[in-house]
Parts: sequence; C-alpha cells; structure tokens
Amino acid sequence: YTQIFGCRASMPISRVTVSQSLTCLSPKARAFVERSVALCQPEHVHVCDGTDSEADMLLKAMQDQGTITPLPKYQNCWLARTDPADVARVESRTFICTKRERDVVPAAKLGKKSALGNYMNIPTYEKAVGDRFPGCMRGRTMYVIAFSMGPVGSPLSKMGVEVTDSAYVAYSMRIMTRIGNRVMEVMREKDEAKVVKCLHSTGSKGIAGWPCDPQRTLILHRPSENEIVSFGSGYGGNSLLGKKCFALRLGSVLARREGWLAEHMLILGITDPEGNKRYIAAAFPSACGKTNLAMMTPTLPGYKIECVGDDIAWMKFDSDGVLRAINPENGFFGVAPGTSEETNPIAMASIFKNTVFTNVAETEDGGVWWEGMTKDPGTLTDWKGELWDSSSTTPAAHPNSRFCTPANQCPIIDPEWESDEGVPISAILFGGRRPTGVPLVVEARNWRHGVFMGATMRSESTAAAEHNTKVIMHDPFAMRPFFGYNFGDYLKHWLSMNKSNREMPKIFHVNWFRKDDQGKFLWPGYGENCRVLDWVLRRCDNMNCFTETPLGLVPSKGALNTDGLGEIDTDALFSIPKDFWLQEADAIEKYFRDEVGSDLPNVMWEELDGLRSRLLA
Ligand code: SAT
Ligand code: MN
Repeated sequence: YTQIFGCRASMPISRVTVSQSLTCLSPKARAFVERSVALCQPEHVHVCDGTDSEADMLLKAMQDQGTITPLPKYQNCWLARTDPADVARVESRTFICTKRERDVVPAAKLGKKSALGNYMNIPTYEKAVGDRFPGCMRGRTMYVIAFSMGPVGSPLSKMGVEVTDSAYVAYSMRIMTRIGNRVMEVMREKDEAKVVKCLHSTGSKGIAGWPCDPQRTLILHRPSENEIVSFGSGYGGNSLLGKKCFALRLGSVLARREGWLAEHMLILGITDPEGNKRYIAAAFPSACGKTNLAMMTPTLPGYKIECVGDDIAWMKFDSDGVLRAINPENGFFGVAPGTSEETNPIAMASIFKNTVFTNVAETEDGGVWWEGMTKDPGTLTDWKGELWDSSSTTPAAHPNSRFCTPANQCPIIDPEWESDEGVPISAILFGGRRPTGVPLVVEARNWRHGVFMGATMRSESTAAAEHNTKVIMHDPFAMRPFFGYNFGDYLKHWLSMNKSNREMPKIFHVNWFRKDDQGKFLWPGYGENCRVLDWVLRRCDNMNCFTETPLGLVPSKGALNTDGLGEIDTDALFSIPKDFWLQEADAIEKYFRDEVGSDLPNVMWEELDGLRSRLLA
C-alpha cells in the first residue's frame, strides 16, 4: 500500500488501460496521475491531447450518457441539465486546509464559523478524502487534463493538471482553459514544481444523466501542497478547478507569496474619441454584470470597448512600475438570464456556436431561452426537463444557468488579450448591487482609501451561490467566497502594493443599481455605463472635473456626460444620505470587529475614522 492524500491506496497503474503513454506528462504531473489512479481505481485513463477528434469523442460520450443533448438550431451547441441539487457553487462545503487556522481565518473568528475563510484542519481533510475517493472511479474513465491558466508559456501564466471522471468537466476545461499536448510540452520543459494538482470526482457510482453526490460534496484546497480536491459536484465553480479554486483561491496565496494580485475582476480596453486606449479592471460579485461591462456597447459617440476577460484578473507590477494584467481564462462561463440583444449584443454574437449551455430552457426548434432573452418564447422545455409556457409560475431557466463559450469567439475580443506581458491597468473599479444610499461613482482619495473601499464593499446576494434571499452581504473585493488566506493579510498585501516608483491605478467605487422610492432604477446601466467610464478616464488624466464629498470624489455638476439620456435625477443618483452612511459606518465597524479583529491593518480603522469625521463635519 502507498499513502495518497493521506489515505491508503492500492491499485498499480499497470492495471489500467491508457489512451497515450503517461510519459507525455512531466515527472511530477505523472506521479500525481499515478497516485490518483491508485486511489480512484478507474478502468481506463484518457490523457487529453486537445485535438478536435478528442472533442468529438467527449461529446459522443456525454450524449451516450445522457448528460447533454444537441441544440440543432445552432452550430456545435449543447444543453446540459444538471441535477436540481447541483446548480451553483456551494460555499458551505468549500474549505481551505492548512496547518494553522490563523493562515485562513482572521483572528476574530478563530475556532468559530467565519464568513471570511472556511477552514479545515489536515486530519479532517485526510479523513474526508479517505472517506470519499478510494475506488470512486471503478469501472469508469479518468480524464487527465493538463492545462494552462493564461497564455501557454507566458511568464504570468501558471499550469495545472486536473484528473476527473466527468466528460462534461473535460469538455468544459477545453473551453475555459488552454489544454492538451502544447501545455504538456511546456510543462515538461518548465519548472514543474509549481504545477497545481487538481483531483475531481462527481462522486457518483454511475455516469448516467448528471452524476453528482450533493450530500457528500466537498471542495478542498491545500495551498502548501499546491493541491485541490473536489468531490460530489459537476457544476462550474465546483468542478472546473482552474477557475475559482486555482485562479482565485490558490492563486491569491501564490500572488501574496510572489508579490502580485489574483482578483475576481473583468478586464476591458477602452478607446476614447481622441484615440487614446486604456485598460480598466473591475471587481463585482458573481452575477452583478461583469460580463455585461466587459462586453459593453458604448452609447457615447467615439468610444470603443474591447474585452480582455470577464471574471478573473492576474495582475503584477512590471519593472517600469506599471500594473500589468492577464485574463488567465480561455472562455466565458457567463450567467445566461438577462442576456439579450438589448443588454449584451456582443455576448449574443459570441455564444451561439461551440457553446455548452447549462440549465437554460429549450425552445421547440432546438434553441435556447432564458428569462430576459426575448419577450415571447412560446412553449419551452424548462431547465428541469418539464413543459413550460408563459402561464408557468417557476422560471424556465435556472437563475444561475450559464453559457460556456470560447473567448476568441467574442467579436470585440481585445487584440492584446493573449499578450504574454499583460495589458497596462489605468483604473480599478469596485462595485455591487446597492439599491439605496450608494452613489453612481466615487473616486478614492488615494490607494489606501481605495483599499478601504474594496474592504467595505457590500452587495445584494445573487443566485451564483446557495443564498436564497436578497440580503445586503459584505463582499470585500468581490472575493469573500474566494480568499485563499486570512483576509487581514490580504488587506496588508494590497496596502503593500503602493510604492513610490509605481504608477498606482486610480480606484473607484461604482453602483449601477440604485433605485428611487418607487423601486425604479435611477440609472439606465448597460451601454450607458460608458458615461461613467468617460469620467473615470478624465480623472485618470487628472482633469479637474470632481467635487469632494465625505465618501470621496464625485463628478462636479455637469461633469458626468448625460447628453441625450432624457430625465436623469443626478441629485438622487449622487445623494449621500448622512443617516444611511453613519449606519453604514457602524455596520463596517461591526464587520471589521466581528470578522477580522486584530488582523485588520490599523490603516483601515484610520480610514473608517476619516469617513465618520467627514460625515459629521
Ligand atoms: O460558478 S462559478 O464560480 O464558476 C461562477 C461564479 O460564481 O462567478
Ligand atoms: Mn465570478
């Protein structure tokens, strides 16, 4: 017997059939695969080469298993219906495993359940793996996917190997990451000690339909071993381990160690009417419009937006002191509901070929539909496979239904989106869904004030995780579900980025979602958001177009271009109700005290004092 992931395993690799010799893997990746085989005991190992014929094989396997059905209305598009108990990330079953709890959980919450940092100790981790994985792939195929997060071979990229018993995961990883022979080649040449090991199983004895085991789902991260273990769920963020698990949770740990930033941010390129091009990164929580902003069709004449990424940014200051960002992903895993020709025509032009749709509704002519797509869809098959028409009382598509589409199909994909050195970032936006009290846009006075803005972000909950009611939740940096280490240390890391020889991006807080007393949105959003970006860019040029407020800098009267917008109540959009903000300050104090405690950098308390005294002045 050998010890694997802390438990006994017995099957030698010589007992399984393999699609291609494991020598195509680097020695460490190969050792990981062999350990995983011994543990999970599959019948066959398929090492993904990334070819088109392999894609056809995966599609056929999924159709035979009843995991996907074709959507004949489009070219190479597929519909997957999940088990209704496996539709989103499960934050309550997602843990970071380290020796010391303090590495993950801020001081205030040690030994208690925290909203920041779900901790599991090593013995519990080893038992959890030992209870689930031995023999879990018996009689089935293990897919081995070598993948690169970021352009293959770029100094800003990182590589991983995922083993999984899900053809859906293998196929989706082809879209969301760069995979196959070219990655394995680089892996063999490069320092492979850093390759992230990702073990995934649906946890199901069979493969029919949507295999999963929601009762026993666990998503575990072990930063010290560069290891991710996921069991029981086939759904996006739980199973495509390059995405949230690697690029954000492990990524944030690596970023801290190596002096860069791994963030839940879109990246867009924006060209102004003078032809000046800049890049902006923006952090909003899941299902708050990152994809829509990243692909915006600007309404202001002369502006052009190009998309680098819609979910994750890896950013590092270069030797000239410029913050450079890459999108580590290769595709979009976007929220379908609400996507339409009106709200996001660019997404609509991207997603109707080579796409896997998950949990959307199906039209009678073999197309897809979701709430907000068109007015009258006729009779549908809903996401659970039941007949649906406009008299139905449940949504046709699950609110967290998704499209999974290659990024290079986006008609406005930025020419630099795969550049090795990344794109230069001029501004960083934070934002969320705030129906009351929070202005359309506020600029931070300086870097540390901007870090405070990120730390104090709040947003209405969405369907992207297992939260069911609309409550205003704290979601610092839109990273609450994705921190790989102690949030207090994360704040110190952000503060340490500020150095005199660097061109620090300006930081802003935006809120497209403010409502009036009747519950109507005060701002049209979508393509009109370029008016906010227009002001942001003028501020990046240090133009005098702002006024000071207790929250930070806002556009001076008339400085936000609202030409041709019709009735916009800018007073209401920018009002700063004193009582609301004093309560907000109290909520922030409570959050800092209860959730972070002595791990909070003092600078954050100073910023909170500053906010209060400006409100009371
Ligand atoms: O489910 S995912 O984590 O892939 C998407 C999201 O919640 O942002
Ligand atoms: Mn996301």
